[in-house]
Parts: sequence; structure tokens; C-alpha cells
Amino acid sequence: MTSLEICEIFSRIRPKELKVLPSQVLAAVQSGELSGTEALKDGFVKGMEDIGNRFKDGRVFLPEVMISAKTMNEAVKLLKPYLAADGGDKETGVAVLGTVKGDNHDIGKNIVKIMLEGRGIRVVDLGTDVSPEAFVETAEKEGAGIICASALLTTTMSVMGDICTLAKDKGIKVMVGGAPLSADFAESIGAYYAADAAAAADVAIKLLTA
Ligand code: B12
Repeated sequence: MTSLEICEIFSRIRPKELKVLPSQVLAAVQSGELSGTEALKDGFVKGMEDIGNRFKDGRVFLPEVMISAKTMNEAVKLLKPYLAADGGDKETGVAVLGTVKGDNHDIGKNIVKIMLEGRGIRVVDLGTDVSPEAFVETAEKEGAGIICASALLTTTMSVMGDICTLAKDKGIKVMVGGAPLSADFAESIGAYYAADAAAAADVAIKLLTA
């Protein structure tokens, strides 16, 4: 199975095919046909981009996107050991991760988590719909050096500024990410930025070891 095939099957959103897709991909990765990262990045993430565009144009609807999201989260879970394979054993630091208040998108956040863990960072995952106070209080309690906040809605991006204001008082660094964000936006609120999960891990390592 190639990453292109994964992308095509995933973007067709046929429930019967989606039901078996994550385990088929796992088998392909286990047999060495492709790497876990290829399966995720060139297969599922590209497919999700396509679904997202069709959702925007009104060619697919919320139930279909929800089925796709469920499939993708299942695939992320199964592929986890193959994504974290190049990580080390020693703990590099602690990160508190979550999706901001009012936002329930968690696929990207879950991929970021795997990439950070793969690089030896202990991740405290607060899930979705997380208030600025919860981010900062947990970071203090866990002795985290960094807060990682995800947002997929333009309406919830503003919450990130509140996290930065609270975190700044406590000397905790904040890294933000998610499809609608940009480096300029991050800079304007005093946060660090990474465009994807692999870059997020690089930036997190730099911040935790600086
Ligand atoms: C899947 C999806 C859903 C699923 C979410 C399921 C889930 N468990 O996450 C469901 C169906 C539930 C959903 C609901 C809604 N959605 Co939606 N959804 C999407 C979709 C199609 C894909 C998002 C996704 O998972 N992408 C794949 C992942 C891998 O990419 P990613 O999240 O961007 O993450 C990568 C990077 O951004 C980065 N990253 C992510 N987080 C972080 C964090 C840090 C710290 C760092 C450094 C990096 C980083 O790394 C990741 C991996 O490389 C997008 C369209 C799109 N193209 O983005 C719309 C989209 C985000 N949704 C949208 C909307 C409007 C909604 C709803 C309001 C719809 C409605 N009318 O109810 C609701 C909101 C519910 C809520 N309160 O959250 C809009 C947002 C528009 C806007 N400008 O604000 C989009 C853009 C679709 C559109 N074009 O209209 N959605």
C-alpha cells in the first residue's frame, strides 16, 4: 500500500473502507511497505486537507468529516509506536498540551503529542476546550517549561493571547499552532510557532533545553 492509495481511500469517505483502513495501514507499515510518518503525512493528512476543502465548498457535510476524523484519530493511535521510533529514552522536559477553549478539534494536537513524546518530552495532555487558567495552573503544578496550545477556529485563536498573558507572569513559554495560525500571529501575542508537528518537536526541544 502506498501513501497515495491511503490518501485516495481516506478521501473517498466510504464507511466500509474507512472501518478497515487504519488496520490495513498498520499492516503495511509493519511489513515495511512504507514508514509510519509517510502513511500519516502523505496519506491521512493530505486526505484530510482534501476533505476539509470539500467541506468548505459544501461538497461534504459534518457527519462525513466526523467519520473521517474518527478514522484518522484511530490511525494516529495505531501508528504511534512507528512515529515515535526515533525518540530517545531520557526525559527532555515537560510540556502541557491542549486545544484552546471553545475548540474541540484534536487531530493535529494528537499528532503533536506523539512527536513531542517521540523526542523524550513528557506531555500532559489536557484534551480540548481548555481554559487559559487550566493551561497555566497545570503547567505550574507539573513544572512544565512550555505550554503548547492548538486552535483550528479563527474564533478561538484569540484565547491564545490570554494564555500568553497569564503564562508570561509565571515565566512559562508558550508555543501555538493550528491551521489558521501564522508566525506573524504568534509573534503578535508573544508566542513561539511551528507549522506542523515535526517542527513543533524541534521548537519544543530548543525551548526546553535553552
Ligand atoms: C476534522 C475537522 C472537524 C472535526 C474535528 C474532529 C476532531 N476530533 O478533531 C469535526 C467534524 C468535529 C469538526 C467540527 C467543527 N468544525 Co471543523 N474541521 C475539520 C477539518 C476538516 C480538518 C482539521 C484537521 O484535523 N486537520 C488535520 C490535522 C492533522 O491538521 P491540523 O489540525 O492543522 O494540525 C497540524 C498543524 O496545524 C500543526 N498543529 C496543530 N496543533 C498544533 C499545536 C501546536 C502547539 C503546534 C506547534 C502545531 C500544531 O500540527 C498538525 C500536524 O502537522 C478542518 C479543515 C482544514 N482543512 O483544516 C475543518 C475546520 C477547521 N472546521 C471548521 C469549522 C467551522 C467547524 C465547526 C464550527 C463546524 C460546525 N458548523 O459545527 C465545528 C467546530 C466544533 C468546535 N467547537 O470545535 C472550519 C474553521 C473555519 C475557521 N476559519 O474558523 C474548518 C477550517 C473547515 C472550513 N474550511 O470551513 N471539524
